[in-house]
Amino acid sequence: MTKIVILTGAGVSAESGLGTFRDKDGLWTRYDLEEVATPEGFARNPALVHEFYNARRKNCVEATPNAAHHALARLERDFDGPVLIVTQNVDDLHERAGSSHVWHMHGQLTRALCAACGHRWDAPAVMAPADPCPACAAPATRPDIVWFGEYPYGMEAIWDELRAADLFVSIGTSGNVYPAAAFVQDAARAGAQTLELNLEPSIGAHDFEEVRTGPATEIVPAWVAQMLA
Ligand code: BJW
Repeated sequence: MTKIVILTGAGVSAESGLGTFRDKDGLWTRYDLEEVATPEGFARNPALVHEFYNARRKNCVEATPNAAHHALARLERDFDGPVLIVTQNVDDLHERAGSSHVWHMHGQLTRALCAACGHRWDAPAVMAPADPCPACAAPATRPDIVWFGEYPYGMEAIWDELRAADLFVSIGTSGNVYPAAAFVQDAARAGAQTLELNLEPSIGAHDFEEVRTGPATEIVPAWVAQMLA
């Protein structure tokens, strides 16, 4: 039975209207990542960081899953073997399309985290620095997002899945951010076939056995149709 592990990045949600990070009009061209996506930036200016994530949470609520998200949900439902999505995305579009095996290695916009006690809960639409933690009451509420310099979620389990995979597919990610950028090497070393689906070849494209380029809403449904044929 073929076991598929899929890594997704911002490109899979781009056609749902959610911005990518490093494309020419990406989020990192408009925001300083040191200020909004590091623990040090949050310590310096928590109001700015909350403003950034409040706006992205609103965009996410207004967005809808696209044909790529729906195709991946269909693959999980109809493929004769396990399909796991490990996503770097903090949106919930895979789940809203119907995928149920989704691991958010960089956290989720819909969750809040107490920087004082580690308690997690469902995030309200708008968060502010003085919001008290429901468990310990400390005014240390932050988005449950993995920032630069922090350890991504579920790494040991992800590496186990990569080692057990027969096919590793990377969709809509530029390959700039580690440890996700090394998953193709981790999976290939353990014997998996590797495929990249991206608008253009990523910086790590040479590590994949096969690269298909184009918009996710076209190339992902086409690949899923091939897998289910
Ligand atoms: C389309 C499309 C369409 C567009 N169809 N495709 C030096 C060397 C190596 C590593 C490091 C280093 N210095 C520091 C590090 C570590 C650091 C890192 O990688 N830094 C690099 C920048 C160098 N990593 C970390 O700090 C991570 N933690 C860590 O390493 O812990 C220690 C550890 C060590 C070893 C093992 C395990 C742990 C944490 C990283 C946290 C990343 N956080 C962010 C922001 C928070 C989430 C959020 O706010 O949303 O996560 S950064 C940002 O980048 C976000 C994304 O998840 C992540 C990846 O971006 P992604 O998804 O690839 O987006 P883009 O924009 O880069 O690319 C989009 C792609 O889509 C492009 O290719 C387009 O062509 C394509 N596309 N439209 C198909 N329609």
